[in-house]
Amino acid sequence: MAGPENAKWTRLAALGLLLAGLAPAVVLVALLIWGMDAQEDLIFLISAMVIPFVGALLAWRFGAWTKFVAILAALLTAMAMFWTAFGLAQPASFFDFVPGILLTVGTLIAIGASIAALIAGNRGRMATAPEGGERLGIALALGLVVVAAVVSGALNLTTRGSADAGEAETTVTLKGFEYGEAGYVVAGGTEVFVRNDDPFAHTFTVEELGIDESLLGAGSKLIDIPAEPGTYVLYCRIHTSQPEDPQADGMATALTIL
Ligand SMILES: [Cu+2]
Repeated sequence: MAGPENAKWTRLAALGLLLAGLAPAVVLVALLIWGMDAQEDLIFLISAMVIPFVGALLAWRFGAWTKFVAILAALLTAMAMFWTAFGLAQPASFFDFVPGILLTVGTLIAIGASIAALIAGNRGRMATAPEGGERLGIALALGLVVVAAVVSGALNLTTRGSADAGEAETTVTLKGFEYGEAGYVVAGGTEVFVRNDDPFAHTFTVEELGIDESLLGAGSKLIDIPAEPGTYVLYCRIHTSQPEDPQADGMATALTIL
């Protein structure tokens, strides 16, 4: 990456911003590949991608003042995309975990390296290509992201589960961050076939019955329904912010057991 003479650590800062900008890019790609209704999110995600990319270009190409722009761009990206950091809790879900890694690693590097570049610039330590610690930092950052993506992708493929609907009379689909039906009626003591048609992880959770099954993107499972007649709240633990009242705001539906 030879280029204009710039303060040491500048290129690492630019790399951090590029990584952070890839977080919304990965989410966008997932939405588009899965044909999800992304219209509302499109401008938001593109902005969250363009801001760090422009910040990276400015920091790489121009002088000291652009390090402040880089820090600002990193903070803006972190604020806009902070929700992807929750994906770090789910290493086996590629499209949740990878954006989380890109955002956290990218913004931390961008901010840290921008500050280091400001200090280096003040001391007149310039470079036209990364060397020493900066070079190592670039290699470590890229290595970490690539390893995380490969491991997460492998875990996703091997653990997502693919059940056969078999005898199950009821199919529950999870798509577009919603349960397919406003309510399900199931005979107690049977199995339901649950399929996640999103690239993101969801859960099949019925708190009162102690059921809490995770479904990775594109995965499916057979889930036992106990013989405990009644009507229960069935919801996704990940996309419900008020677990005490899931139907108020969340990804929730009703499960009636006969
Ligand atoms: Cu969900």
